[in-house]
Amino acid sequence: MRTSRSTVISSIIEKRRPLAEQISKVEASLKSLGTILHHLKVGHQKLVADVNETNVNSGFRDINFEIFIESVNREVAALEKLKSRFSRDTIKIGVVGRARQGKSRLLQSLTGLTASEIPDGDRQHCTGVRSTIYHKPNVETYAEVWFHSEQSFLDEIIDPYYEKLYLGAKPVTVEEFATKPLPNLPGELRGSAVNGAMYDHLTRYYRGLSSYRHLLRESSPRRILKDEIREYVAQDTVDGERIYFNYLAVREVNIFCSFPNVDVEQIALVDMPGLGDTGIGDEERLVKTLGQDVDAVLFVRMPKSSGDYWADVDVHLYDLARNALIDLPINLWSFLILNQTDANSKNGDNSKNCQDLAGDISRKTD
Ligand SMILES: Nc1nc2c(ncn2[C@@H]2O[C@H](COP(=O)(O)OP(=O)(O)OP(=O)(O)O)[C@@H](O)[C@H]2O)c(=O)[nH]1
Ligand SMILES: [Mg+2]
Repeated sequence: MRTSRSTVISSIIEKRRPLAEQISKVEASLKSLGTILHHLKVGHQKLVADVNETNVNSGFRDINFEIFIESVNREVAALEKLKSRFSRDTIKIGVVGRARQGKSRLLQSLTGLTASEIPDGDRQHCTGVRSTIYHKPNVETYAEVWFHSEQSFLDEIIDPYYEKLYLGAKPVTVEEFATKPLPNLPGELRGSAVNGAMYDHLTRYYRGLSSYRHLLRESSPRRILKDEIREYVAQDTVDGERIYFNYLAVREVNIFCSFPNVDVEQIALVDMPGLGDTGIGDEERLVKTLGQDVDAVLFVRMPKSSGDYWADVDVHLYDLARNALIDLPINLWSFLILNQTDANSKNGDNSKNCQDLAGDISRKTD
């Protein structure tokens, strides 16, 4: 029997489909407009070249068809993203928050899954890379791992550290990154804890390279079994040992398993690494994921029972998400989850702190 929850989810998905069809029509007419503009541009260039210079009105000569073509192309690209969003068979929900707030644990509760499919942990940062968890009935749980290529690893991961930390010439190949000593952090940046922490991240990529380098040459996706998920997604073992390096080579992971809570089977969940950390590029990746893949965002915050408040980093995260889809106000597609823990949990009873933060939220999100 379908519960009311699954009926609501299905009706949202059904409502979106006609939008995808409408977009297809608009897209087709925009594309033909683009073709016409291209012909006009070619004809215009020919006319301007053929006709005697003095006879050509400068207003006609200076018509810039390229501007119109570019603007049509931009619209087509935006519509394509929207179309793929509205054609999906699932609603994608993403979790955003600082590390250690209970994001992965929340997704476990929503689906009925366990740490075997959605790793969580109570030591340091746990989730290392974005994973999307899909319901797929009647299969043994498996995952598809998409690795960085050597080039995308350099372009998207390593180069931004070299740029931001002024480390000089960027390595052109992974071999060069591996064999040359890591440049020192310039003296003028050394006083800052943030720069030091960023440099530590890069050092982890550098020192761990021999453990994960071979993965940059793997073809993607690689299919893995349930008991391998943690070593590709997480930064530490269930016991909190930080011996995993694979996630440094991973671009993303898709996990397919049967959700014990069947009424949310049409939801796909996007678990993301904690932010507010100092990994360079993490924020850009978050904005891209939110802008393209996620239909609704859950901001997750677990207030400390010893006292807590909205810090700048929380507001910054909210602003980042707000800017991911500027055409759609963030309050229409996001929820704040205050993770309430009881006296028996490690965090202790934080119910009063949840109330404090809930009371203060409107002042922070204007
Ligand atoms: N008792 C209790 N423990 C929780 C709750 N939420 C999270 N935890 C625990 O808090 C720790 C951190 O939770 P995670 O789900 O790993 O946190 P996260 O936000 O995903 O952390 P990162 O992946 O590092 O960003 C884990 O040990 C969880 O089991 C909760 O509501 N109650
Ligand atoms: Mg996590």
